[in-house]
Amino acid sequence: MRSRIQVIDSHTAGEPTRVIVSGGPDLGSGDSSHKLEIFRRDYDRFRSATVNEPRGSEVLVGALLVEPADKSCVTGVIFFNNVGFLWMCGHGAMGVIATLAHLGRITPGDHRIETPVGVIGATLHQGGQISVANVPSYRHAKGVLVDVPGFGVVPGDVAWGGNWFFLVENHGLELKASNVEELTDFAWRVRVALNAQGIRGSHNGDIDHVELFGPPTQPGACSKNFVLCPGKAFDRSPCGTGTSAKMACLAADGKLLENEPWVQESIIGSTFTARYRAQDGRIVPILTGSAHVNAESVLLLNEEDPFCWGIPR
Ligand code: PYC
Repeated sequence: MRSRIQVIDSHTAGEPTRVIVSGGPDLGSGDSSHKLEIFRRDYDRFRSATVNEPRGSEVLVGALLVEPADKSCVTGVIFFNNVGFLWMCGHGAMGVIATLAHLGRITPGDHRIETPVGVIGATLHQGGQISVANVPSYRHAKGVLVDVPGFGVVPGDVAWGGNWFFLVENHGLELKASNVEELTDFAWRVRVALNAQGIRGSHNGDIDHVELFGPPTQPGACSKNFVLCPGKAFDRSPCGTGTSAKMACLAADGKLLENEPWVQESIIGSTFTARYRAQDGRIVPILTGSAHVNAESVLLLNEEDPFCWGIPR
């Protein structure tokens, strides 16, 4: 078998997104949530082939464009990474919008995108900036204690921002790019401990992202973060779903008001500016940033290549 997969790469605040424009599997009818189940069940090697080495790396987030069931949406999308699937992805949604604009499929204005966890809004501004109105976000639990071997008891909040996060303020580590190995080691131990101690989100949600906070270094930023993703790669961007989870905690504590700006800095110094609307006891985060298209390619899948389906981890 030989296949040709057309992809467009971009980065959002430093974090890459690879949009699968054509050549992806046929996932039948149904909404994006149903299509995700089919993709997960039947096409995992396609996921691995398109984002893992030797064609990609652990940092890449894939975005498979699918036909939306909700016809008010410009597209449906399934986000995935080096180890599996993401329910939502804020930086990836900005990458999708930049890619659709690059392809001439959308012009500046308001758009809707169907994700497996609901429809999100996206505005392409005249100057090229992109705002994403994320899925409703909320804090599930405050001050949860997790016993982390080698570190002791670490307190944190559990919040949903389109993915499940454990948010840690008091970790004693310095958030700087030269420290990512130590930060990764700590965050990974937290993730493993959460799992081992049965700490979950609501509806038994797997807490697969760990987010650490520290003082900002960029002018105008409110906070700096380090986000460890499920496949042990750290987010180069401030993480759209992670920023949403953070704002849900701030809102729950009365520390951030509706419409008040929150500038979240990433570990590499890039920023998203965010605000929220209150909705039925949750918040709707609106995240603004920029995405830049940086490659158009055709991936060749040749079954005679021993690493056609990616290098297994
Ligand atoms: O921006 O939501 C995000 C995200 C999740 C994982 C990587 N980026």
